[in-house]
Amino acid sequence: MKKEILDKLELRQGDITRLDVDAIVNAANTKLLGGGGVDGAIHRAAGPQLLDECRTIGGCPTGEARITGGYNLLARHVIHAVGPVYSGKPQDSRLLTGCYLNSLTLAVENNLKSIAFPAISCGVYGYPIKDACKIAVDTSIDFLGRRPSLEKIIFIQFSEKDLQVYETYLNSIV
Ligand code: AR6
Repeated sequence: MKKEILDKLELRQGDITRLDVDAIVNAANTKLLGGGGVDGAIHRAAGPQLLDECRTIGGCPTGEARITGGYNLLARHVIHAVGPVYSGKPQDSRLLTGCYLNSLTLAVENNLKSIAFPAISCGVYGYPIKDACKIAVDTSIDFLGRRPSLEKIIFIQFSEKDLQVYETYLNSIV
């Protein structure tokens, strides 16, 4: 694995709403009108203007992403990605890959340099963290190989256990 690509990946534990990056990614639902989990935390921290902007978008299909401002967040933008509800079917991985790919594409199209992802679909949507981690990391590495303008991709986990899954996987591919 190329060192200049791996150097752009960073693992962290903590609250995504506190990050000073060009964009944080929200694990949203198709309505884009807020919810629980990381979605609720992002809307609380960003303030009501985020919901106002989301209302103008009119929703987002599963596997796709939409970009808004960051309002009261330190992050300049929020990229709202809609992950699949885990079903155990092959379409799950295709849709989750789409979340990462479409979020990263939006970041580059908007000239952003840094982006942070939570573990999309790994909360109430029930995606197994090990499978989701592999999709997140593999899709990001492949993307960075093709679009080198992006400088930093952070994967931030709430729990120590989920962080360890990412650490183990990254260590296995270096
Ligand atoms: N910072 C970082 N990670 C977080 C934070 C945070 N502040 N809060 C939660 N997580 P989930 P999903 C982690 O359930 O599975 C919402 O209602 C959490 O530990 O937020 O994609 C939406 O509106 C987990 O690892 O998202 C949708 O309806 C990960 O973020 C639905 O939930 C994702 O958990 C989306 O479900």
